[in-house]
Order: sequence, then structure tokens, then C-alpha cells
Amino acid sequence: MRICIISDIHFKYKRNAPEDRENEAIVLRFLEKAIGKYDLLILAGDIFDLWFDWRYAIVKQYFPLLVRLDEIRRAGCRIVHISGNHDFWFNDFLPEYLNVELYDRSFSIKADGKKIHVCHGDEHTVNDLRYQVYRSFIRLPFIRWIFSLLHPDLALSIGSLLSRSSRGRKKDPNIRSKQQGGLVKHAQSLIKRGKADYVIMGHSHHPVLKKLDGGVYANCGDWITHHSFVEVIGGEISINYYIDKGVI
Ligand SMILES: [Mn+2]
Repeated sequence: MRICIISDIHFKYKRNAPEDRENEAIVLRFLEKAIGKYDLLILAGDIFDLWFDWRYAIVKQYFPLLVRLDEIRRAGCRIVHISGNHDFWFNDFLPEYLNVELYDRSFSIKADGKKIHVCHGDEHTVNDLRYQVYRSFIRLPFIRWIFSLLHPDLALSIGSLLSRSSRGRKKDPNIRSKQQGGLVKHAQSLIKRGKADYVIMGHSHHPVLKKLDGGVYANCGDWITHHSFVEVIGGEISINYYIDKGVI
């Protein structure tokens, strides 16, 4: 089985920096090359910088990415999406129109004799009470309902403020690296309990492939600076970096 796992594309609906457009083009070229290449594509969270689909509307800026996913799907690849901390407010668009399977917390599969467990990772940071409170609050059905009543232009402007605060840009890198130590700990505990051979996460934006006692922890990295992704091909896990050669 050929599996690709990617996370933290943070595909923007509001481009704030010139490199946003460049990153977008790189992602789209990577996904174009992925058509027909995999049996399973796992989107491990924060693919969209903020997702919301209203009853009658979606965010048009995501159209090129959605088209790629559709092409990958139509070439026979199963696509799974696990919620991140930027994309969790899903309605019917992805499952109904693109045949993407949605998972809120994690996804597990056994392939070529290996138990693979994938989650975004934001639930497993440590000493980050502020974020965990925010996480529960923002997912309340009431908040989602309020959001659904707002005009999309207004809702997405508010959303861009929220997503900036959830990213916590100004955080000290030492504190952040300690918090993300929780991801490895979670991986180790799943492996120890025999729940997984490979535990794959995102969220940290740092690509990792780390051998643990009895298994492997991998982090997909991101598509802002690293353009990295994890593959499990025939049971072998690897971390890879997409080298963009421009227009195909
Ligand atoms: Mn994240």
C-alpha cells in the first residue's frame, strides 16, 4: 500500500505575505504530482488556514486546492482528513462533494503489517492550558452556530484574528519545544501499549522521523518552510522533502 501523509499546509484564504502565493503554487504542483501515485492520502490537519462551509457557501480561495483533491480522489486514492486546530468546522462539503472522509481526533489503519496512527497533535501538547481551554471553547456547537449566521466576509475576517491567536506566533521557542515534547510522549505511550508501530503527527511544523522503543514517531513538518511529507510505502516509513522545479 502506498500512503502519503501531509499536514500544516495552512492554505491561505487571506494572503498576508508575498511568500503565501509562492507556497500555494508549490503545494498545488506537489498535489498535481500526487495524482495516481498513492492509495491513501492522509491530510493530518491544518491543511486549510481556516475551514468553514456555510449552508450555501464555501471559501472560493480554496478552489484550486479542492480541485487537486478531487483529481487525486478520482484517480482512485482514498482521502482522509483529520481535524487540526485551524480546520475543524466541517459541514457537508468535503464528504458530499469530494468524497473525503472526516475524522475529528485521529485515524488508524493497518497496512502491510504495520499499525499506523495519525493525529494532528494539538491535543497532546503539554503545559498549554490556555490553548486547551481555547480549543474546547472554539469547538462549542453554539460558537459554530453563531459563526454560521455571520456573512462569510465578516466571519472570515474574525476567523483570521482567531487563527492568528491560535498560532501563538510570539511564543518563546523554548516553551514551544517543551510543549511539543508532549507529542513524542503521546507517540511513545501508544507504541508501548501496542496500539501503533508508527505514530504520525503534524502541528509542530518541524519534520521529524524518530525511532522510539518498539516503533517510530514521525512529524509531517509543514508547507510554509519545509515542504515536507511522510510516506509509508509497503510498510516502510520515510520523511521526504518536496523539491519544487517550477511549472510542470
Ligand atoms: Mn496545528
